[in-house]
Amino acid sequence: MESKIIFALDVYDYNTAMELARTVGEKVFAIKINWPVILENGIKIVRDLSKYANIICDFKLADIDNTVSMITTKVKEYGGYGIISHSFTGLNSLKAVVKSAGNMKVFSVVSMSQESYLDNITEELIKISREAGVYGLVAPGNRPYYLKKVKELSEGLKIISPGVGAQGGDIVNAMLLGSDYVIIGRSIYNSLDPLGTLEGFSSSINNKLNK
Ligand code: O7M
Repeated sequence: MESKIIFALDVYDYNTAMELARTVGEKVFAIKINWPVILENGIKIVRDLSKYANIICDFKLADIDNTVSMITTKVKEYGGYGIISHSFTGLNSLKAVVKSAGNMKVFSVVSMSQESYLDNITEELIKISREAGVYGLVAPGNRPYYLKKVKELSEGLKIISPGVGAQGGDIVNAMLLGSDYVIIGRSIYNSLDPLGTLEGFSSSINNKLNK
């Protein structure tokens, strides 16, 4: 069965990143990287990590069309599988990401795992995301009310959800409410046995959802 887990590889060190990717890469749907690993190692690490898994670059793009296009083009050049953009910057910016992404999957943030997120604009953000042609939406796995709301309005767009584990969300709950994939970072990479912990998350989904 295809893994439902996206591993958030939020570390700085090159060797640590590569070792974690080698250990869990085959057992996850994708590895999501963010600024910490890029700031330390540069964009080339996308290519290196791609040996082990699909790499989603969580750069949370939020800029004018030209800038987001330039960043997206670079991620594509280095073999990214996907890229994550904000959507509050509006339709033109998000369309520019989708256009430059080519075959890469574009995910747009429409709600966040932090309570302080401006949830009053989520409905509009989903509308913009759909119109721009994104592949999926980011919605919180630790805030059931908002995850459910995004699911109801998603019209088939994939939903990926952070907030499970370290931020208090429950993996089975998130999947039942509509997440297609959950994003998990610290609970896995800070564990003494990252692979065992990952397999524990996977089997809790398989046990509950296949009953
Ligand atoms: O499991 P954690 O809490 O260690 O990591 C969660 C990851 O998801 C981490 O990389 C965050 O930057 C990211 N994330 C959130 O925690 N909350 C959000 O609302 C959105 C994201 C995210 O991945 O956005 C694409």
